[in-house]
Amino acid sequence: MTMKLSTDPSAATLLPIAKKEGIATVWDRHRAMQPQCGFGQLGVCCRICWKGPCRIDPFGDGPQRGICGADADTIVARNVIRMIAAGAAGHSEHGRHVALALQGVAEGRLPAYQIRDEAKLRAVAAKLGICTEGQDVPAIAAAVAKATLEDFQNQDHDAPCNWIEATLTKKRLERLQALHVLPHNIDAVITQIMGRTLVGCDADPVNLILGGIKGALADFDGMCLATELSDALFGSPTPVVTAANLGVIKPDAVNIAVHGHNPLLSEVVCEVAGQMDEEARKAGAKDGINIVGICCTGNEVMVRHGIPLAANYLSQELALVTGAVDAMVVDVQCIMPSVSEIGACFHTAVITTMAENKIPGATHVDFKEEAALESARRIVATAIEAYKRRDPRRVNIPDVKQTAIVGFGVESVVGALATLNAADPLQPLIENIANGNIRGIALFAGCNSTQVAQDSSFVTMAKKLAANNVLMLATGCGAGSFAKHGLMTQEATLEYAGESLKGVMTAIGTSAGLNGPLPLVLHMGSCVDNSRAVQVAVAVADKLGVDLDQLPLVASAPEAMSEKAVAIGTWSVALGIPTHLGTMPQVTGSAKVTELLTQTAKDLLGGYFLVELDPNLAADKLLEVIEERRKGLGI
Ligand code: NFS
Ligand code: SF4
Repeated sequence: MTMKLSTDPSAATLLPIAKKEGIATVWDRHRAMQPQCGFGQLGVCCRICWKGPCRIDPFGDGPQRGICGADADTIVARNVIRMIAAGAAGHSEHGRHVALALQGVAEGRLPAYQIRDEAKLRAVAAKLGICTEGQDVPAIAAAVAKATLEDFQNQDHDAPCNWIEATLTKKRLERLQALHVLPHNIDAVITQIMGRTLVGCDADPVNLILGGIKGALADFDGMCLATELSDALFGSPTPVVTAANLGVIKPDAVNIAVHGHNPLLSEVVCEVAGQMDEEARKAGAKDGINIVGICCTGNEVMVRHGIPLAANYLSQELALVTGAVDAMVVDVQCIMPSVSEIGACFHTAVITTMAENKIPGATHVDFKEEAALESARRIVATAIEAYKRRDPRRVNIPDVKQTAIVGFGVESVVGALATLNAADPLQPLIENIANGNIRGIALFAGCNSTQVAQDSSFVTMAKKLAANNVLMLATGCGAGSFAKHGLMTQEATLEYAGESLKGVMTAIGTSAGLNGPLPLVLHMGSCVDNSRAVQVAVAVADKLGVDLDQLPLVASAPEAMSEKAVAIGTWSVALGIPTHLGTMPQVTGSAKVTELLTQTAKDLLGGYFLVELDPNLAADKLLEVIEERRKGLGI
């Protein structure tokens, strides 16, 4: 039996073309990798020192300890918290980059950037307790950057990071403080995880997992600051109508795909592309320059500027197989190393831009914020040159795209609600949750994985939750799935939402001037923008005088794969949110660690992991959790 690889209709068109051209994709490599190592799947393989590799026999017949004496519990716990550290490093490095850019803008060193959202900057300053009275914008930006960079520098273990302290409910902070898991310094916490997991260090699975939770909360801190400072620099998202899937690539344009995560580069590429449009037309592209997004860089420019999204994680290679992408510009994270080889099968220039993220076979254009405009011009010029080499006979753009209404940041959600109740914008939301018109809220996040037919679990779960009147938010490649499958439209709300949810979405959408309901799933942005959903939840919890673990709020990463998803899922649990995983986490070789994450966490934190690979059953289980939470609140 062959498993369906993807439910994305553009894959059905392009996979046969890839095959005919002899191009291997992620799905071919997945097949070649079968059967995958059972020890690795269980998390019981250790390669932390060169006496190893060691692996624990899950059936109890062979070795139960590694050569140093570490058992399955220790090995599994060490492995999973190293994943959390890596995820936190990725997000917080992204955040540091943005914070340093804000500092550069404040000091007038970065001519390519400015504060586009002054109101957001002021709001952030107020949140961090920075006095802005009588201060000009550069002074406020400098103070915000300084307070942010303290989260990477503070050496006082008892003083939690500024951002996390400014973001969570008081009760949650107290609970996390009591467990000693509030991070004081993002870098230090990541370093401590690496240090404590060296051969011959921390062997206590409970202690290790608590260290991992602290690392995950450092990840959360990094995400909050990355999101909020990006909004100050580039503008907060507002609802915008755009499109998603590979049909957004245009046959008569110079197509530039921006791929990766960090908006610092893609923002400038978008701007410069506008200035160089005429050059593209002169080169014969009668539609000028067309920027399309992939993965979270795609989500960033999509929610801020309505740039169409071409692909989420698993279809990044297929974007190249269209033969019509002239340049794929990548920054950091989730970029398959295969893209340079596939680009070389066509005329496509694959351009890496970050000194610490290069790919053999790709062209490297070093990107520095100080010279951002020059780098962006070089990149766009390279794309125009490549366009001249494009072979029109090899162009196959699937005629597949869906409308997507995106751009629901906290401000725009509150803004839409304010059209119903200007004095108290959250009131209509709370009222509708209390009266049951909205049963609960689900945040969909995370990746695609070859372990699941692409996008299928997202779509199946969303349809079921919608029918049961659950309000849905999405970020990252989950948001990409929904956009590509037409679930970010008003039509989807009319078709799939239960009656009472439909009523609420229509009331809010109509009063907010959308001429109809809100889209079925609200696109909040990239993966770092999961912090936006937390902000909404905290505002609701504060208003009700409860903590996050009492709200009818659940999270789901039905197709998770990245270490970043491990970090996000873990902080979601630490914040008190029941968190579904639809792919098997590599921890089940330790009964102890499994129990910690799925049971003990519930008592300690209120949140816990819920693993269910069947998307239908997963939706049922989340609905049960929501009802349980409602009962707890007496609604
Ligand atoms: Ni999140 Fe975004 Fe996508 Fe997964 Fe990768 S792009 S940061 S890690 S695969 S959702
Ligand atoms: Fe084996 Fe221990 Fe070395 Fe891991 S740390 S590889 S279990 S000897």
